[in-house]
Amino acid sequence: MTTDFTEYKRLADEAAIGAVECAEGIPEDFRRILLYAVSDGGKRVRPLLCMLGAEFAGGKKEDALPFAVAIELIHSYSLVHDDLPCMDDDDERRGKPSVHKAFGEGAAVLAGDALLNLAYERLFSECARMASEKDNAACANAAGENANEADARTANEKENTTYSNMAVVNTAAHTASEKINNAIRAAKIIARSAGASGMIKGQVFDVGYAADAANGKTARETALRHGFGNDARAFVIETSRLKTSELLSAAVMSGAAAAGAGDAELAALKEYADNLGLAFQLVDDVFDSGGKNDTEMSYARAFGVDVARLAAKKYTAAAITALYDYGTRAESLIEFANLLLKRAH
Ligand code: GRG
Repeated sequence: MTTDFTEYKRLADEAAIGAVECAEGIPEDFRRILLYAVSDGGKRVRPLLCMLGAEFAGGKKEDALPFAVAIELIHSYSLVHDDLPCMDDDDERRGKPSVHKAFGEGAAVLAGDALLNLAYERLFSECARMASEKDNAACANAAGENANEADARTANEKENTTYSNMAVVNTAAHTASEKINNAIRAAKIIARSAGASGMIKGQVFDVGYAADAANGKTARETALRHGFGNDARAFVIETSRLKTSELLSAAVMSGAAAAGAGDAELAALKEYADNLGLAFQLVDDVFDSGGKNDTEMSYARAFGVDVARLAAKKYTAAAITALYDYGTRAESLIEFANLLLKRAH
């Protein structure tokens, strides 16, 4: 099978930009900054993974879009903040001036904050939409009972109709309840992965490493401070997993959770995405090697570009192996892992 990912990318572009365009009450010049941050050049890896996760679990890609958009908004905020002088201090992002270079530091801090908040607004809106679907099912139940009381059939006939109507409506209400629980589960996965035990923790490690390095400390000393003993390699890998894999995991797992995936499926997807994220980061490190960012903590810098390339292949293979038991259901996710390994930017 060969999946055409262009339609997924088109949906992701449209939904991410649409979320900012449709958000109410935003000053128009500030909206322009938000649009600058979410438009142009993003590969939309996370929304794609979210949609593929939904399909893996038997759902539709379109139904995953609210979660996919929330993750892309969180990703966009993290890039805007990461580029700031107090963090990674990058003047360019996606071939154009980074947000603080184009609009100023204050605007960039606020744009990141706004994108993060908009992400959660989208998640709550989706949960609220599902809760109202559930209310509608309950109303249909009440309406069915009232209509039965008013008609002129025998008591027996009415009772039978009431039971069959109630069965249909209860099934609808049950399905609606399940959907809302799934949506809440998906939203919680995203919140945890993006937070201080996930992506932000990775950034805390990264910032700590940079501060230690500026004070003449080695990666080993930083690793020790963060509880990794003398194992600088484990520290570097865990930092990458947190910074990159956490959001990729949130993407694929939230899409699947919203579509009703069970614990075993979610665990397999997490293993897939943890490894995929490490491979993704290693490929990124290889692109960066020799450039401005080559002064930072990276696997390629610590162990060399050739080792990083090999390790990227190893992690991609581990990602694919994590889904081995799922056969054809996992084909698109496997194709996507291979595509990311071979990507050119
Ligand atoms: C500021 C809280 C906070 C976190 C920042 C995301 C991040 C953590 C730092 C960005 C720097 C970095 C190397 C992150 C690793 C993840 C990564 C490779 C991001 C770039 O993702 P792509 O390639 O970006 O998917 P596009 O431009 O395609 O959207």
